[in-house]
Amino acid sequence: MSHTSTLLMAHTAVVCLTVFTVIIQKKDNVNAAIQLTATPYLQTFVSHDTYNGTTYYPEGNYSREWLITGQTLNYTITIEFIVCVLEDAKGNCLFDEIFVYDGTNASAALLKKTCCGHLDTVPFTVQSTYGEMYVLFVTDNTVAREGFRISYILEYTKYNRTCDHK
Ligand SMILES: [Ca+2]
Repeated sequence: MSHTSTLLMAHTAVVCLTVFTVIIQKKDNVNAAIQLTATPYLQTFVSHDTYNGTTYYPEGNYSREWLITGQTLNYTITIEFIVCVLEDAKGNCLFDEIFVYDGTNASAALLKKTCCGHLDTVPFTVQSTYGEMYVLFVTDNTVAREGFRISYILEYTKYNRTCDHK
Protein backbone atom coordinates (compact mmCIF):
# COMPACT_ATOMS: atom_id res chain seq x y z
CA MET A 1 0.00 0.00 0.00
CA SER A 2 1.39 3.36 -0.95
CA HIS A 3 1.96 6.12 1.53
CA THR A 4 -0.61 8.29 -0.28
CA SER A 5 -3.39 5.69 -0.05
CA THR A 6 -2.61 5.10 3.64
CA LEU A 7 -2.93 8.82 4.24
CA LEU A 8 -6.17 8.88 2.25
CA MET A 9 -7.58 6.03 4.32
CA ALA A 10 -6.62 7.77 7.55
CA HIS A 11 -8.23 10.97 6.31
CA THR A 12 -11.40 9.11 5.33
CA ALA A 13 -11.52 7.49 8.76
CA VAL A 14 -11.29 10.90 10.45
CA VAL A 15 -14.06 12.29 8.24
CA CYS A 16 -16.26 9.27 8.97
CA LEU A 17 -15.62 9.58 12.70
CA THR A 18 -16.49 13.28 12.61
CA VAL A 19 -19.74 12.63 10.73
CA PHE A 20 -20.57 9.82 13.17
CA THR A 21 -19.93 12.09 16.16
CA VAL A 22 -22.16 14.80 14.69
CA ILE A 23 -24.95 12.22 14.20
CA ILE A 24 -24.56 11.04 17.81
CA GLN A 25 -24.74 14.63 19.07
CA LYS A 26 -27.82 15.29 16.96
CA LYS A 27 -29.44 12.18 18.39
CA ASP A 28 -28.65 13.40 21.92
CA ASN A 29 -30.30 16.70 21.13
CA VAL A 30 -33.37 14.90 19.86
CA ASN A 31 -33.39 12.92 23.10
CA ALA A 32 -33.48 16.12 25.14
CA ALA A 33 -36.74 17.33 26.61
CA ILE A 34 -39.85 16.29 24.74
CA GLN A 35 -41.67 19.44 23.73
CA LEU A 36 -45.36 19.60 24.53
CA THR A 37 -47.74 22.47 23.91
CA ALA A 38 -50.49 22.90 26.45
CA THR A 39 -53.85 24.04 25.12
CA PRO A 40 -57.28 24.44 26.76
CA TYR A 41 -57.91 20.85 25.67
CA LEU A 42 -56.80 17.96 27.86
CA GLN A 43 -53.84 16.02 26.47
CA THR A 44 -51.69 13.32 28.04
CA PHE A 45 -48.15 12.01 28.06
CA VAL A 46 -46.74 8.76 29.40
CA SER A 47 -43.57 7.61 31.12
CA HIS A 48 -42.31 5.47 28.23
CA ASP A 49 -43.13 4.70 24.61
CA THR A 50 -44.47 1.23 25.35
CA TYR A 51 -46.70 2.44 28.18
CA ASN A 52 -50.02 0.59 28.29
CA GLY A 53 -50.66 0.27 32.02
CA THR A 54 -48.94 -3.09 32.33
CA THR A 55 -45.65 -2.88 30.41
CA TYR A 56 -42.88 -1.62 32.69
CA TYR A 57 -40.66 1.33 31.87
CA PRO A 58 -37.06 0.36 30.95
CA GLU A 59 -34.79 -0.77 33.77
CA GLY A 60 -31.40 0.80 34.24
CA ASN A 61 -31.06 4.54 34.71
CA TYR A 62 -33.94 5.31 32.40
CA SER A 63 -34.79 8.99 32.30
CA ARG A 64 -37.05 11.20 30.27
CA GLU A 65 -37.97 14.86 30.38
CA TRP A 66 -40.81 16.98 29.11
CA LEU A 67 -41.01 20.70 28.55
CA ILE A 68 -44.60 21.85 28.55
CA THR A 69 -45.22 25.30 27.15
CA GLY A 70 -48.55 27.03 27.11
CA GLN A 71 -49.90 28.69 24.01
CA THR A 72 -50.24 31.80 26.17
CA LEU A 73 -47.60 32.36 28.82
CA ASN A 74 -49.90 34.27 31.17
CA TYR A 75 -52.02 31.20 31.66
CA THR A 76 -51.03 28.37 33.93
CA ILE A 77 -50.39 24.72 33.20
CA THR A 78 -51.99 22.07 35.35
CA ILE A 79 -50.86 18.49 35.18
CA GLU A 80 -52.77 15.64 36.74
CA PHE A 81 -51.21 12.32 37.64
CA ILE A 82 -53.89 9.94 36.40
CA VAL A 83 -51.93 6.71 36.84
CA CYS A 84 -48.55 6.53 38.53
CA VAL A 85 -46.78 3.38 39.65
CA LEU A 86 -43.05 3.70 40.28
CA GLU A 87 -40.62 1.38 42.03
CA ASP A 88 -41.85 1.02 45.60
CA ALA A 89 -39.49 2.87 47.88
CA LYS A 90 -41.77 2.59 50.90
CA GLY A 91 -42.50 6.28 50.69
CA ASN A 92 -38.89 7.40 50.73
CA CYS A 93 -38.53 8.18 47.03
CA LEU A 94 -35.05 6.70 46.94
CA PHE A 95 -35.16 4.96 43.60
CA ASP A 96 -37.35 6.25 40.79
CA GLU A 97 -38.72 9.77 40.99
CA ILE A 98 -40.56 12.49 39.13
CA PHE A 99 -39.62 16.14 39.55
CA VAL A 100 -41.88 18.98 38.43
CA TYR A 101 -40.35 22.44 38.00
CA ASP A 102 -42.02 25.83 37.69
CA GLY A 103 -40.19 26.85 34.52
CA THR A 104 -38.27 25.53 31.54
CA ASN A 105 -35.55 23.46 33.25
CA ALA A 106 -34.29 21.95 36.50
CA SER A 107 -32.94 25.35 37.64
CA ALA A 108 -36.50 26.60 38.14
CA ALA A 109 -38.34 26.30 41.46
CA LEU A 110 -39.27 22.74 42.34
CA LEU A 111 -43.05 22.40 42.50
CA LYS A 112 -43.23 18.72 43.27
CA LYS A 113 -41.01 15.72 43.88
CA THR A 114 -42.87 12.46 43.94
CA CYS A 115 -42.57 8.72 43.66
CA CYS A 116 -46.37 8.40 43.87
CA GLY A 117 -47.46 5.40 45.96
CA HIS A 118 -49.18 5.96 49.29
CA LEU A 119 -47.63 9.42 49.86
CA ASP A 120 -49.12 10.85 46.67
CA THR A 121 -52.21 8.88 45.83
CA VAL A 122 -53.53 9.44 42.31
CA PRO A 123 -55.16 11.48 41.09
CA PHE A 124 -53.27 14.58 42.21
CA THR A 125 -52.44 17.79 40.41
CA VAL A 126 -49.53 20.21 40.14
CA GLN A 127 -49.92 23.71 38.76
CA SER A 128 -47.33 26.07 37.31
CA THR A 129 -47.21 29.81 38.00
CA TYR A 130 -46.88 30.73 34.33
CA GLY A 131 -47.22 28.87 31.07
CA GLU A 132 -44.09 26.79 31.42
CA MET A 133 -43.47 23.54 33.22
CA TYR A 134 -40.60 21.07 33.14
CA VAL A 135 -41.13 17.45 34.17
CA LEU A 136 -38.22 15.12 34.80
CA PHE A 137 -38.46 11.37 35.35
CA VAL A 138 -35.32 9.72 36.69
CA THR A 139 -34.82 6.08 37.63
CA ASP A 140 -32.03 4.14 39.31
CA ASN A 141 -30.25 1.15 37.82
CA THR A 142 -32.67 -1.61 38.82
CA VAL A 143 -36.33 -2.49 39.14
CA ALA A 144 -38.95 -0.92 36.93
CA ARG A 145 -42.72 -0.63 37.24
CA GLU A 146 -45.77 0.25 35.16
CA GLY A 147 -44.93 3.96 34.97
CA PHE A 148 -47.32 6.85 34.64
CA ARG A 149 -49.84 8.69 32.57
CA ILE A 150 -50.20 12.40 33.14
CA SER A 151 -52.65 14.86 31.64
CA TYR A 152 -51.82 18.49 30.97
CA ILE A 153 -53.98 21.46 30.21
CA LEU A 154 -53.65 25.20 29.86
CA GLU A 155 -55.84 26.96 32.36
CA TYR A 156 -57.37 30.35 32.24
CA THR A 157 -58.18 30.36 35.92
CA LYS A 158 -55.23 31.88 37.75
CA TYR A 159 -55.66 35.43 36.54
CA ASN A 160 -59.36 35.36 35.92
CA ARG A 161 -61.03 33.39 38.67
CA THR A 162 -61.18 36.43 40.96
CA CYS A 163 -62.70 38.51 38.13
CA ASP A 164 -65.63 36.16 37.59
CA HIS A 165 -68.97 37.86 37.96
CA LYS A 166 -71.32 35.65 39.87
CA1 LIG B 1 -35.84 1.60 39.65
